[in-house]
Amino acid sequence: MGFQEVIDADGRIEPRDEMPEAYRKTLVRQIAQHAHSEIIGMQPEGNWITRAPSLRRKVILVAKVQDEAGHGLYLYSAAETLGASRHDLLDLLHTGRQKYSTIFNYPTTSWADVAAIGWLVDGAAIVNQVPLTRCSYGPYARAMTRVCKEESFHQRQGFEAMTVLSRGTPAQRQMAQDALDRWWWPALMMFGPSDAESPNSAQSMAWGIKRFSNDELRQRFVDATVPQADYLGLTVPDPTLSWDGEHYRYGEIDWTEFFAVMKGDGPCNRQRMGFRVKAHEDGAWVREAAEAYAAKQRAKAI
Ligand code: FAQ
Repeated sequence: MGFQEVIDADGRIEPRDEMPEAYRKTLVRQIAQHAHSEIIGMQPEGNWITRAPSLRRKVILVAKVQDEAGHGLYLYSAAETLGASRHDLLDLLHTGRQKYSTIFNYPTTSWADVAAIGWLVDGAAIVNQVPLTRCSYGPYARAMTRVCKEESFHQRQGFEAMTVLSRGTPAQRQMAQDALDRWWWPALMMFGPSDAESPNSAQSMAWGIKRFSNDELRQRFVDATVPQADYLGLTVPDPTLSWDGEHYRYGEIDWTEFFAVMKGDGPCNRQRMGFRVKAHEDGAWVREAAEAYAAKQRAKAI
């Protein structure tokens, strides 16, 4: 079967199958930016590993942050099956020529932010990524199956931590509300620009890469999350929020803020990139040692 027949039959494209160059490029762009988001996304929560309020919370947080590193690795591997090199992709990230999710450019100023990230950011990631398990490109779809299982656990631990805070002392409850106030709108922005402003969506949906539009997924997230905020006894920071009998109608997203953060002007963009580039440079000796070891093994095998 040719490429279009496979797509029309809702089948899977595998690495050695023929594919249009534009399909390959779109996948490399999306998968690489997804991978970058996972590894940059380790930083906001990673900031709290040394300050977690108990040993139990610290162990959970270390495991979660490691999971995000693992997601980055599956995703870079998926991009490599399309002929991209990991070295080049990291170079595109480090030189600002590829993006990562805007959400990771916001600061984590209290412990409640770690809980809010698990609840809202991992929650939004799941809504966005479950449909990607049906993506037309096999390696990306399969990577998403495992990633989504782990993100589900992350979301539950975040919601559990939010539950503890929101049922705690008045100060803890206030911390939980403050975190929801600061993370709600950036979480809605994770889904990308509105459908009318999304240049890639139509083609990506025609190719079966994206299964739903940005606005459809955003609405799904709002509908799932507002009742959870109610359960926690917290207030979603949107005075216009209303139930229309089918969906929660939400207010206008600040797109000026979204595009500014996307272009590098968010509260933590420079800090995140500076930290990332330094970590990469500091790790050069590990990559060199691994390459030297691999070369030695190859020489032995000849
Ligand atoms: N931030 O035409 P569209 C996570 C860009 S992982 C920055 O709609 P598309 C796990 C977009 O790239 C979170 N840039 O684009 C975790 C495009 O620019 P380009 C990441 C954004 O690709 C949890 C331009 O705007 N998830 O959270 C954003 O069809 C906790 C026009 O937009 C994924 O990457 C944004 N928010 O749809 C980790 C999921 N939105 O590339 C640690 C996979 C849009 O042409 C801790 N990706 N842009 O230069 C996707 O589903 C899609 O790529 C979208 C964007 C929906 C993100």
